[in-house]
Amino acid sequence: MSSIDYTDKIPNNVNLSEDRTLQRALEHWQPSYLSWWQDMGPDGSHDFEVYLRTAVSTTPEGWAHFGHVRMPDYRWGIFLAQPEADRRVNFGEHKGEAAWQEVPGEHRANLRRIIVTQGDTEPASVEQQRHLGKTAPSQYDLRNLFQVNVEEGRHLWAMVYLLHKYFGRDGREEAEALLERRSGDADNPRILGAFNERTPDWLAFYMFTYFTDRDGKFQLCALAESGFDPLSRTTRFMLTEEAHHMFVGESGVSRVIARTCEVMKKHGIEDPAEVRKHGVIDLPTIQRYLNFHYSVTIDLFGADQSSNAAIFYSSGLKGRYEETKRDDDHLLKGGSYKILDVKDGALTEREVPMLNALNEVLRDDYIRDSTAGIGRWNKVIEKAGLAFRLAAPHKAFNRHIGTFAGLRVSPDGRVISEAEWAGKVAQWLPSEEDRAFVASLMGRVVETGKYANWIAPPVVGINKQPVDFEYVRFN
Ligand code: BYC
Ligand code: FE
Ligand code: FE
Repeated sequence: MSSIDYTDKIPNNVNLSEDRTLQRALEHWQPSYLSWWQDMGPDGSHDFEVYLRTAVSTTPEGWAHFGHVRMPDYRWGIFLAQPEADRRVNFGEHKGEAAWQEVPGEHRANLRRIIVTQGDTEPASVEQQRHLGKTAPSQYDLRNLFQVNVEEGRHLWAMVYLLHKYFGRDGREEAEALLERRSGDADNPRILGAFNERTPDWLAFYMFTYFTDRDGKFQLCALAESGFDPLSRTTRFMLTEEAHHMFVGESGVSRVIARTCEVMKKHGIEDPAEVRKHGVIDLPTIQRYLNFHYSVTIDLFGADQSSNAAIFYSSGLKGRYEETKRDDDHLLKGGSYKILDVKDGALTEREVPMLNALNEVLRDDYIRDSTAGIGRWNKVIEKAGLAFRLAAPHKAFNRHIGTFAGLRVSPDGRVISEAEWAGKVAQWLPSEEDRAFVASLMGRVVETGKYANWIAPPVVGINKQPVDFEYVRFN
């Protein structure tokens, strides 16, 4: 069961051939998916052979195979992590019951909503990134972009499998709709805010994969705790792939910083305008990109007080990050949690019932994890002997979901007037001018082993290959 057969029309480790109805339904969806990929997947990639990893097994040892693949021939499959013997529902009102192998009737609508929301983000990110191949700073980076894109496509398959197998006709309709919504489309947008934003350039791409794919990590970890075992197994395997996406982001931003610092040191300059003249991205612009991606991503955790979150938890559908490692009753009925609030125009703290604060709990776990990487980026600047430091903006900065929606808050956490905001927003979020400058640096580098001027080469290659390996063959 652990090795996957790539001669199947839909590679899988779920015994698809034993369920003909399901197999037919998925084979019916497959051409729609491929046509979506053709239209909305990576632009102009059709003749490229790319050094990609493909999942060949779901056991931890050697799950992936690397090799050059013609992009349109990539094979998307359905892979669930190995079942855990005697798995239980580990939290909420059903705690202690055997984990569900079928959807419990009373939780069907909520579960479908969670799966659809998760599924919607995957194709959305591919749409957001579809034009980036045209300005890749190297073959190595182009390969990483495409790796992320094909795996987000596979994550869509993962959710569509659940919809088709467990949700009958509604599930099939939702699977169709996942291919119909479009990132940024005014009439039929993707479900969550961040997935309708643009990813206009490679700095935005690295920030997205660092911050927004990390929302993926935390949401998937919460779903991996689910009492609905097929969701748990699917998301556990998705998490194996997710680590690389966040690596692309962290190392990408780090390489941009390293190159900027190198130029600043070499020429003894700190003024952003001077730095820009050398064709690298100044550190304040990097900070503004960080502010943007951080704030739109923490919105993805939902409202700070949410009855949905309480219901998802109590009914055993969605747990906390590392639920089973936590030392409490896993029911959380009497507990409380401190959230930020606004009172008389100032930020204060307030205790609210824990169950209603679970979106905030997950957001806080996310914030701890994502700020750690900012510290690692600062090490690069520090090592170069420069005084500049990057920082996460205040949690209430630039929020559009929850208590702070509609409130103006500075990156250092002061509630401010509309006038102050308007006067300073260009220092805090990427301006049109910043974006135009970054765009002006984006040119395509296709020669093997060459890297664009604004980014340092990576420290190591992919799968122990050298950094000047032929990661992409352009035909
Ligand atoms: N934008 O009660 P609340 C990934 C809506 S990323 C727009 O707080 P809830 C990936 C909300 O729907 C991981 N709307 O909601 C990364 C609700 O609407 P209704 C994605 C938003 O349900 C990179 C209303 O506001 N996975 O995998 O507790 C590349 C009230 O809010 C937003 C998941 O998200 C927003 N940001 O929480 C590729 C996991 N936030 O009902 C992939 C599944 C909230 O009033 N989703 N709303 O119309 C969930 O668990 C929950 O749906 C959420 C929202 C945590 C997202
Ligand atoms: Fe994903
Ligand atoms: Fe991802």
